[in-house]
Amino acid sequence: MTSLMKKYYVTTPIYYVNSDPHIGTAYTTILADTAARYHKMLGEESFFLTGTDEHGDKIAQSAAKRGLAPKEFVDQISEKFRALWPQLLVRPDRFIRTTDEQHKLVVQQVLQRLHEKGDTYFGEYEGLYCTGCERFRTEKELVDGKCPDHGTEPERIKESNYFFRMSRYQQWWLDYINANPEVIRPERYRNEVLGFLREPLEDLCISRPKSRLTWGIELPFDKNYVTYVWFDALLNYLSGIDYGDGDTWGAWWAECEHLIAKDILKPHGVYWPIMLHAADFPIFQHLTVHGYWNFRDAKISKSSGKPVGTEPLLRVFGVDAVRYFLLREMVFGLDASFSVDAMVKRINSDLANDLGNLFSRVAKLIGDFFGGKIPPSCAPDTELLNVSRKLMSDAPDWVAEHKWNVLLEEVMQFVRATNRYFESSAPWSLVKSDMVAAGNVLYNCAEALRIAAVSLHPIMPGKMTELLSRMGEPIEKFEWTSAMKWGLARSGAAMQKGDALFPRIDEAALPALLPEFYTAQTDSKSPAPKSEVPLLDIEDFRKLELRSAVVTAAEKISGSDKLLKLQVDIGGAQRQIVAGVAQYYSPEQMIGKHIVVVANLKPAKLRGEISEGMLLAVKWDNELQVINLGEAVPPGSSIS
Ligand code: ME8
Repeated sequence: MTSLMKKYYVTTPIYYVNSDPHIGTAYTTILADTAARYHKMLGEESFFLTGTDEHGDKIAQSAAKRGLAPKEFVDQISEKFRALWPQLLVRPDRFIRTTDEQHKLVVQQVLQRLHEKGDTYFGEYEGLYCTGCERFRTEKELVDGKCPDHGTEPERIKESNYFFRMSRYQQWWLDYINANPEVIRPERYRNEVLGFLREPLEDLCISRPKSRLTWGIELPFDKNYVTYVWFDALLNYLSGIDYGDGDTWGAWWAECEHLIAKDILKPHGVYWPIMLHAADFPIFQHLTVHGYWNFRDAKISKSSGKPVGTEPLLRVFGVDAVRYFLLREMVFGLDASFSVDAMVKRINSDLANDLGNLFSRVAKLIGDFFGGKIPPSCAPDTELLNVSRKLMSDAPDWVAEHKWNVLLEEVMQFVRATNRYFESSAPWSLVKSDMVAAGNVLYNCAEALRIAAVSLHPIMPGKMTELLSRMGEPIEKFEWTSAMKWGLARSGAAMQKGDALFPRIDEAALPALLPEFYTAQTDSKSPAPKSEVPLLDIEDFRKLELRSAVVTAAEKISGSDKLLKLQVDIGGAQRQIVAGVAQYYSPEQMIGKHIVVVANLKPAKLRGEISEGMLLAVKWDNELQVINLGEAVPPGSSIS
């Protein structure tokens, strides 16, 4: 039976399995997951497809490098992608692999149809092939003879192949975009596609001779050839909803939105719609394109050698905070810069301070003065009520347009307005004179927290489920307009403060926890910076005695704005260290830090104070961070 609910079908690119997942691939997938969750909450039925792209030269070469048969290799890497998604709270409805038998049948069926329609021909071709892109690049697209995306020289290939008559449909597609501009968005990418279409389109080479590549889907009309990897890959969007098996696929297809980054705009913005049209399929609703995540000004990618894995970030920040940061920080359509510093600032200010603290403070007062039960409400606060109503009516548009940074900023404005209301109403002192009024303030704050949690749930499903369950809210399923109505928090329900929802992150501890994000330069493409420091013999290095220590007291040294005098405990023994950290840390901030000290330095006098060692810190640009080992390491431990 077909459901009458409005449908939403969202896809991510299917990722190449030539190496592991990273922040960039995680981003698009979290985005699709979030969009699917919001659409469900908005009363639609959603289907979210992701998967892996497993054929082609690039994969065959990666498998060969590791001495594995292609299938063995793709099974291993595809599994890594599949296993990562639950860790990122990503729940696809289907994980498609281009090596799935059902997908292969769809590809062959569509190829056969185009062949019968006369949209393919056999001919000779000579061109410049970039294996990184898995496509021929035109001379014009190259920069200094190299692929602009991969920095490699494409290979000149001359061979007989099958071609798809793309040029036949160039004018049709141009007219379609002009009549339906929202089909490619944001506008800058639509303009880019229109730019491609202003030049004459070359026909697309859609085969590879088996004499050169066997790792692909065989052409149904010539067994000496396999199909070109993009032709195979793009069709996943149809096989993923079971095209060819019954008729449920059509209703999903009519509501399809593809999410991609700008690197694969041409195959999605030119080849794909023309393939669809030639094979008599309707066109997707939207091709929605985002920018790149960069790290130190270069695109994060599998081949860049940059720190790119999500695992260390999940370990240190937790999955909900990672999802929040990625969606909050990128302005959709533009590039964004990834840095641990930006992440900490965002988490500490928005999540730990604004949201987490509000929850703790409200729950604590309800615990102290109302027996841990949400008090009765008398009247909503007008400002909070209005802001929540505006959020309820505006958010669906921001979701539809992928304005995630705007949506999150508005939710945080609402949280900050609630903090101001809490501060100015001072319920901790109001309880002394008017319990009913104090109870009403706390009810309003609890209700605002509930509404914020509902609106943040698709982005931080783990922590928002926890927040809501700590206030006795059933969380199986929300429906936006009813769940966002003011006044649903239940008076009398238990409110449990519990541990901090988002513990504050100690910035100073991060260089030790995430060293890969702090090392000076890990770009494998650029030569290692020349060291000015003479090379050390290992024996010289062994002479250093590095020990963990805890700072027990700290004070400024008069007359110096750079130095602090520290008393440290190195496992029972006390030492005094004079350290040049005063411009970065106050004495209070240093106390309690578990630091690394060079313990066998000859004592020296600095500004009249004896210094019996040195502490280790990381310095870059205008920043300095003392290496903080964390409380688990006992003072006096030797560091090797
Ligand atoms: O292109 N910033 O696969 P792929 C943002 N198999 N997003 C990024 C990113 C970054 N630094 N790096 C990667 C392919 N992505 C083909 C697709 S689809 C029919 C076939 C994300 O593994 C982004 O979504 O190279 C980008 O479009 C995609 O990964 C490319 O993944």
